[in-house]
Amino acid sequence: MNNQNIIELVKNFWLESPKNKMTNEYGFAPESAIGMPMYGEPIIGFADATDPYFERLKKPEAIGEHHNTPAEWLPESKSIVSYFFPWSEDIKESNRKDAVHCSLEWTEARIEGEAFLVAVGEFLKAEIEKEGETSLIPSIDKRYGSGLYELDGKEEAHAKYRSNWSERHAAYACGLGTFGLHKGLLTSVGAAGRCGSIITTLKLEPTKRPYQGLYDYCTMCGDCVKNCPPEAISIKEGKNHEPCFVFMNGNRLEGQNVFVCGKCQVNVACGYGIPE
Ligand code: B12
Repeated sequence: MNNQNIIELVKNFWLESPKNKMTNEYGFAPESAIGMPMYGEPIIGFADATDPYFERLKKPEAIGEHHNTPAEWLPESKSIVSYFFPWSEDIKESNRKDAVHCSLEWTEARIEGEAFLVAVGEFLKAEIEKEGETSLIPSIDKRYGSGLYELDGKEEAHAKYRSNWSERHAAYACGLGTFGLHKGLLTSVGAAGRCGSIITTLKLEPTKRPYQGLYDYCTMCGDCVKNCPPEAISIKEGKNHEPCFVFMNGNRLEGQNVFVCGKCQVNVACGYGIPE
């Protein structure tokens, strides 16, 4: 199994899986959103598990010591597969209409869309197993910490807003894109979307990263600065996670742990691709 096979598997899954259609299982979206495709065509990239980039993420200025290397997740690992799924036009459009409140379609897609990413990982894992190789999906591993909740009560296992497996940093390593001023991953299909990854013992060819700097794809145009309801982003200071989180927390619907906003990903120059 090679890179091209993996790319085709992921794209076919995206095309054929009913899981990419909103069911409104969590009841956030209007009835009219049932059946709405959540994601557009994905991009997929690969990295070598021994890429020194992962070791560098342990530096406090990058993420921190608690960020696990691929080998710490899966000792015999050889490669990382990262996938970025841009939101469908319907989902993006829904969140463009109101400058402050997050759309209900975006809210529902935050949950169902994450379940879809897990399904992609599980599907790939099963396909790779047919080749006699193993894989691990960090985001559903019992050791995973998002940086938003306590992990088994062990503080050292994670740090505030810093996961022990950062999907954007994995995507950066896999050549999928750079960071933007808004700190989202900025890709050839834009910044509005979500990403996931698996770590595998299968040997795959690493994607050559077409950039060198952390923010190479960002023009610092300031669209996200203007859009951010809690004013968490500035050209001079970059993005501050605390007001972003506090605002998203306030957006939560009663009794639900769904943190949403996404205004830095719509009505921006990087909404569809790398800005000129
Ligand atoms: C914690 C978290 C948050 C926090 C913090 C956000 C953040 N940027 O880290 C809060 C609650 C605020 C948040 C908000 C949102 N989130 Co969030 N979040 C996460 C989570 C669980 C972990 C993120 C993490 O670990 N960050 C680590 C820190 C270190 O990242 P950072 O500060 O941005 O990174 C900087 C440093 O590392 C530095 N750096 C890197 N290398 C080096 C080296 C040197 C030498 C130096 C000096 C610096 C340096 O540069 C980076 C960029 O500035 C991830 C899922 C995952 N496991 O990855 C989703 C994730 C980042 N979130 C996501 C989304 C979509 C959102 C929201 C849009 C909410 C929504 N669903 O509507 C908002 C806004 C995002 C934004 N603009 O930042 C997506 C992002 C998709 C994308 N296009 O990039 C992710 C990847 C989830 C997913 N599976 O797709 N989120």
